[in-house]
Amino acid sequence: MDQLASELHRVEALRFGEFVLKSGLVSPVYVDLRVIVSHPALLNKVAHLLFQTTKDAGIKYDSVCGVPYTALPLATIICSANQIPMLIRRKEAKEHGTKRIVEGIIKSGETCLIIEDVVTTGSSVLETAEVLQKEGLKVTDAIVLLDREQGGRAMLEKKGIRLHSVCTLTKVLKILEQQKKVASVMVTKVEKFIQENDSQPSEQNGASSVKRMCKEMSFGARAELPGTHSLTARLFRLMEKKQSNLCLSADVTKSTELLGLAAALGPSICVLKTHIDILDDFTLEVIKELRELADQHEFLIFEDRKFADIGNTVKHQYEGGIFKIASWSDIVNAHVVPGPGVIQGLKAVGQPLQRGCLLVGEMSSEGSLATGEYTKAAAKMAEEHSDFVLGFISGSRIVEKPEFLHMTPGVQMQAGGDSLGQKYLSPQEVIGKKGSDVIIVGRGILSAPSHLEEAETYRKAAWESYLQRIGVNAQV
Ligand code: S5P
Repeated sequence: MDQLASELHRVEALRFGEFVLKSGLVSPVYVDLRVIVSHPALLNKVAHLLFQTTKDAGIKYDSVCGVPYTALPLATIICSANQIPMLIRRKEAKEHGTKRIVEGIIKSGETCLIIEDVVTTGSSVLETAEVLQKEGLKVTDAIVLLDREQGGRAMLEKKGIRLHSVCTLTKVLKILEQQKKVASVMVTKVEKFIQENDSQPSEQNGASSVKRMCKEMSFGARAELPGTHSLTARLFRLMEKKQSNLCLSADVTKSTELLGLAAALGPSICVLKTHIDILDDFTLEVIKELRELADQHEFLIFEDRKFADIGNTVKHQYEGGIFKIASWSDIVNAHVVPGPGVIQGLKAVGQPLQRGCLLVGEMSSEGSLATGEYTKAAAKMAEEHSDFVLGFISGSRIVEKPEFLHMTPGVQMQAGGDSLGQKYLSPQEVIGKKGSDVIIVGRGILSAPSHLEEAETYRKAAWESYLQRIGVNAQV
């Protein structure tokens, strides 16, 4: 073990200093085991240790699958050296041909052992396990080289998967400290970091840790959580890529204006929100062009239809009529006043099309009735239908679950309102203080002389507030 720790340190698979992680957290340690593929002797040694750990633990299994990509060569070596059948999990299903997601011979009911290089929260192991389970395989155990001890073991245990590790980060640290390769102050720093960033917190500090997690987790990390809806994950990823948590509320009445805005502001926004029934000259041709612009500039379309009827009626309103909303809008929203039937009706149409819905949990208008118990009921409904409900339209974060998306309207640079009851908060207030994720801006941008310049001002303000919230000091 001593030799392994010093080898990992030598090849810089473990580095100490200050690193901004994918989650946005600043970590004193950086683990990158991908580098071991360039060191064949070490690669073999790691594979041997992983296999030895399975033997010591007495695990029974029929095949081995490595979590892509670093664990793939490790699984290959183990299987080849020990004559064990291997399975390969694809990251994406093949576009053509067999459309397989798992390669190799799958015998339903057999047990597959998962191999991984490093486990933090356990979400990568779980993702692979779920793919294998869908194919009819049993997954009871996973072997990992390095356990970062940040909740992965407990999370996998809850899902019925035992995690066995060759070594833990604490153990490696101690060895490197003894070998005088890492200073004691750094060891203490890393230990503190591990303790403070356990994603499976103990009961007593559970609520506050979860709250902190929602506040401090990056969109990129939230996209990877097993419970995040695939459409929300897509949105979180494109937000990271475009550095934008700005939704344009394109409240215009001419289709040329709508398409002009989508073309010019497309690169600055993550979502374009429509009120399609205010267009004077709506045609499905306009929508076709809007969809093309959405794909070109990578933003989602959100028809702000606020469905509010019984399930059977909203089903027709969503699918049919002249607007055929479900055929082009990635996201829609609904009031919860009818009860869960409204979600069920929308889901029947939208789910097969990989669409999602936001629930109106709060409203930005003066005297809104969506407060208190009503908001709580909306939150409960969302949790019960998280396979279709992506999150909320609300003034603040109303559910402490990083899987949920919160989008907030009523945003302008200056606080205030309009003459018809709209109330405005600033991007900093909404993202930083209220903990929402996306600002929705209409007239704040549309009434400015340069739409693009103003959109960029809002994008930067909201994105900087987000970076500050997750603890990253960066200029956009
Ligand atoms: O509570 C709400 C919910 C929504 S979706 N308050 C809102 O203002 N909205 C919508 O956000 C509203 O329908 C409009 O399209 C947009 C706000 O526009 P603005 O011009 O006031 O920024």
